[in-house]
Amino acid sequence: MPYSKKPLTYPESHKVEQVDDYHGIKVPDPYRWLENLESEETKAWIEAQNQVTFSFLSEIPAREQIKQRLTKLWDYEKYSIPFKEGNRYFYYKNDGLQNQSVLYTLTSLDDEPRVLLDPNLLSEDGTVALTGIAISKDGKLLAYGISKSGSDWQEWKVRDIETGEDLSDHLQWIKFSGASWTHDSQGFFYSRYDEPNEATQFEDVNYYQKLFYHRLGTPQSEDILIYHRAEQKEWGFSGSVTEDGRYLIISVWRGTDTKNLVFYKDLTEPNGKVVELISFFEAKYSFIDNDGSVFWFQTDLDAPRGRVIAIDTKNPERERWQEIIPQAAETLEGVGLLNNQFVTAYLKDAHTQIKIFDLSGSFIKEIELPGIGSVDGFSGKRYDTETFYSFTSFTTPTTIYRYDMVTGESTIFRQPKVDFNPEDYETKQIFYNSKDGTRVPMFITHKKGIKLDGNNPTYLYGYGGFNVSLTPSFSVSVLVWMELGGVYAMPNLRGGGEYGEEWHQAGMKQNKQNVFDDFIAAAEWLIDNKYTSPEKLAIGGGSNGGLLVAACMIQRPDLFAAALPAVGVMDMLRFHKFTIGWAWCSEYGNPDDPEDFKTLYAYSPLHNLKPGTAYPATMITTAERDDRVIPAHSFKFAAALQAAHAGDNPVLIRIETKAGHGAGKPTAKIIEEAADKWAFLVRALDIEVPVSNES
Ligand code: X99
Repeated sequence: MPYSKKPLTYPESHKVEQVDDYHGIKVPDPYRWLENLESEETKAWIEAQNQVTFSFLSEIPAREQIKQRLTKLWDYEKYSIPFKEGNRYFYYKNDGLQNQSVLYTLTSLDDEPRVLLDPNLLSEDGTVALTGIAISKDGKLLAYGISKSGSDWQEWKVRDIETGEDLSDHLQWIKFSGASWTHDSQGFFYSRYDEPNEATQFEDVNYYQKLFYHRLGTPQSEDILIYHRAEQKEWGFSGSVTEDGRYLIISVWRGTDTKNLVFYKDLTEPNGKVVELISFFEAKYSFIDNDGSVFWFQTDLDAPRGRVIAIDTKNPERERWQEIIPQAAETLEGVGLLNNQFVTAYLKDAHTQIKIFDLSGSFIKEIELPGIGSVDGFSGKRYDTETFYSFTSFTTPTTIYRYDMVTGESTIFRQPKVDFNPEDYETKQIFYNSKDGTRVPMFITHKKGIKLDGNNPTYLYGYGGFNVSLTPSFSVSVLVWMELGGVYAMPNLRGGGEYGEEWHQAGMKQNKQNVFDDFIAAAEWLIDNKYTSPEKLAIGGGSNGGLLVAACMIQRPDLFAAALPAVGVMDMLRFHKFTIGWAWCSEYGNPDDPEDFKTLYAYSPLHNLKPGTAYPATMITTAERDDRVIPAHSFKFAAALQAAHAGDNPVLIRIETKAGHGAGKPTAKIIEEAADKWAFLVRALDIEVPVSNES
């Protein structure tokens, strides 16, 4: 199909005289008005942009076919990892196309599961999602959090598991929190913010989180304030009760900084004080479990790839801390205690290894996995011998295994049936050199038998930040891309967690350009090795990955044919002024600091567009209820890109309604969006789509 060169007319984005002074440098912000999400002019702009976008997409003949194929492949039973509490099992299951997964409970694995909570009944259109659950120790009560339209705000309620009826409890203004029951099953700890201004609740900054205890059957106004710090607006608190019921562990976080504090409170003492065990932000400490007064932590203190230590709270002096499992060559991702042994998950070159150690830290064995991929699970209680895990790879739909800690036997618990043949595809991991010579891994997956003639449509996907690791996983959307003849490439950029805290820091703050260089070098490797060419190469990523995509298309407009920046951080000078944005200053730097400002201003997508440049075909995506990265980032970037852009490539913005940053998005909306993205690339990369007879 020939590429339509029909020039598009974009809605008018008028400019205002806004100029800000940053440390003596005057920076205009002509689209500041688009930050006002509630104004009539912003609403009209959104509607007009969506009009252009959806009429463009609707004219791509392959779009409907892609959507049908996505829908057909998506329609398989998906199970979560089961877990146990109070002699019951719980798991989520999605029939296939249900907008939200349903929570089931059963008393024995051979029983018929019973629906405990079906979020699909909470709204007509599937936009109310279950975003957190906590089961009481006696297995009788479920505390659950729901979010509307993809917002980070949660409301929590309590359901009687036996009768399925909700109790009167109703908690509000909860964000960035779970719930943890006291072992008398009388109530739970959770964290909340002060009630926000109704009109601006999706954009106002979130500071001063407070830790509360809610007692069943009482109104939220009577909840007991357990901990807060009036002089530390950035501190957040996550409270969890130890498995022995004795202590409340309070992790103190300061934004997305990986370093945290640890306090605790003895729940057996009626007026127990909060004790500061770790009182300096110098490393990450994740509580694993305790044996009486001895607390085990996973930490990166003096070990950027992680290790396990023991602190006896009776003798907490640092000299008396003990190392249990030393740092390894691989990166420690998580630790649990089962069968009185440590079950540890490591990342070796971005795929999982599971190793078991005894309590003294002696290595016992490695668990054999079904392949090179990603594992989740191995949760349970200290003396449990039965546990569950999931395994996934680019060509293995998430499969759930039951694992017997005594016999070491894995058996399949649930294996999805998806209408494709994994044997038709291949996955490789290659290593390439970035601009400064750093060796970076990249997964590449595609149909077997493609020709390396530089002509394959290729989708390069990245994230590169916040210590987040990208590991192999099955995705229907990626499968459909490969069915279209596409190559999917996923590099493990610096800034991620794949090689520990050093790898993370190599892509932070003044090192952020390394992340972009790594992504650009991945593109160049794919071109040099004849997978693709600039005319056939698209880049994508969301959130911090949306920033990555936008920064790279600006730095190298010649290298990519298309760009799909999703829910991105685009204004690096104002990100800290909205919702939880300030939390990212530990990663990006603070625009109010003159040195950090220089770094940010040098790559901020909104501030680096060059008028008259032919940018790649671009479809920016965001959603009106995104209160993680407010949509104004994407709005302002879209307006500026449409103004600066020269040439025929389309520059569109697709704004989803009743949706947020991504979590809790209903299946129907996910499929629509995936179809639109691939359809856009079919057009932008000029992919020939054979007409299929399948429906
Ligand atoms: C966050 O902003 C996470 C926000 N958040 C916390 C939580 O800070 O969800 C927190 C503390 C305790 C419990 C729960 C939470 N994140 C997560 C970043 C990336 C992340 C994010 O969403 F670190 F993985 N960003 C959007 C970063 C830039 C764009």
